[in-house]
Amino acid sequence: MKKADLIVGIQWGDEGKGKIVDLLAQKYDAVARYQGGHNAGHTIWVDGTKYALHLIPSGVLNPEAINIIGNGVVVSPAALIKEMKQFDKLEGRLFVSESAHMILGFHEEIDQAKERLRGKKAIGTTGRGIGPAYSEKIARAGFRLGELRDIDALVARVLEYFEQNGAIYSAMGIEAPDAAALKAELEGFAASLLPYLANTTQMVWELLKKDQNVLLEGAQGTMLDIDHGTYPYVTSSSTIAAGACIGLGISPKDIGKVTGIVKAYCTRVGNGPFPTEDFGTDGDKLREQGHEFGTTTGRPRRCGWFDAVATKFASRINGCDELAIMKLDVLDGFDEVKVCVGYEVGGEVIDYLPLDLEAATPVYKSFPGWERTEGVREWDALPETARAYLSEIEKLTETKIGMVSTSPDRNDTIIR
Ligand code: 2SA
Ligand code: MG
Repeated sequence: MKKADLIVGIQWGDEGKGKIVDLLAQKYDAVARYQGGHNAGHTIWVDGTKYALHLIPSGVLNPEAINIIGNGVVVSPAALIKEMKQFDKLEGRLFVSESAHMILGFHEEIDQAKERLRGKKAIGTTGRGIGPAYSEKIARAGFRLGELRDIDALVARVLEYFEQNGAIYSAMGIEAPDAAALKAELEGFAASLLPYLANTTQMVWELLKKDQNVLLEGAQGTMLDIDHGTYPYVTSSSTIAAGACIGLGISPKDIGKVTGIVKAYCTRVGNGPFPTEDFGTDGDKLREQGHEFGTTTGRPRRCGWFDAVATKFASRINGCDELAIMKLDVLDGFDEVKVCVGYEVGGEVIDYLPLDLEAATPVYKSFPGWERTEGVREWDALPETARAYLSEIEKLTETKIGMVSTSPDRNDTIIR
């Protein structure tokens, strides 16, 4: 029985998972998503054509690979259908779990209304309805894709849901959908998506049994995990490696190599603690050189230095066999680069995550910078100061660095 390899974000998302999954997808027979929804996003360039991916796994760009959206993903049928239009032929190459929960229009309205009501304490969500869809799943009041097979029953369930919850929602200015419009919309979803629905758990089991190579593609990052991230400033899914078991229906024993994707510095979008955030010119320079703007919402990302304490935690919780260090070239031209090696909390220096990360002040170690790593494809060709920086990261995080990316180009990747 084959084991499935896994790619997971180590920071707050946007680590560059897309580039690595795209690079690796060429070698895999199947790529599967297990959590999140169309809050995720990355852009992939192939032969001068730009593809924006939010829900569809990155294996879609390998014509030989099968792509699976697992039960743990929350699927906006409207967003999925729109994204599917970028590709000519998906039948037989894309499979969506019939038990995945749907994000419907009102989930999105609820997400945005709740954010408005939170005011200054807003989470800074993507406004895509992720939280409300997962909340209703856990509250046993969700709507699953398989229900598109019986539209009348589904319409009745949505209306019943609004009879039960309408009082809460009308206070937010959200009205029950019009029955006829809802029916027409759901019929459209069914027409487009029913051919793609499948029992994806059974499918992944079969693939592994047949010794096929399966890649599990995580979305967002470890620090946004609902249980282990910086709660409440997190997303509503299990973004860590363990989420793949739940979100696809595989066992922990089915997981093989785990690669943690981490930027050579650190970014975050949305609100919440970020100990190494730099509010000065270094932060601005990282944002500019790294083009740090959200691919889904275009929001500027908060930028700062590499956090070895958070990375060590993330590596352990995900069981990382190795790390892929992304965007090393963005640090090119800095006189000095810094790494957070501890947190000062209440006068004491600790090397683990405290409950309230907001109270942590980073303790830094400085390194001399370097001129240029952009486009370097061999470890030995890196400037000595860059190698020293990376070696120290390996020591501090207790994890081997297996890959280093030195530009967005697929080929500008050091594989050790
Ligand atoms: P949500 O919408 O409920 O998941 O938001 C909750 C928190 O999770 C963060 N989050 C993300 N952080 C980084 N990247 C994400 N995806 C997009 C991208 C973001 C974008 O790849 O660039 O385009 O803005 C992502 N998705 C969710 C979010 O910022 C909240 O902090
Ligand atoms: Mg992204």
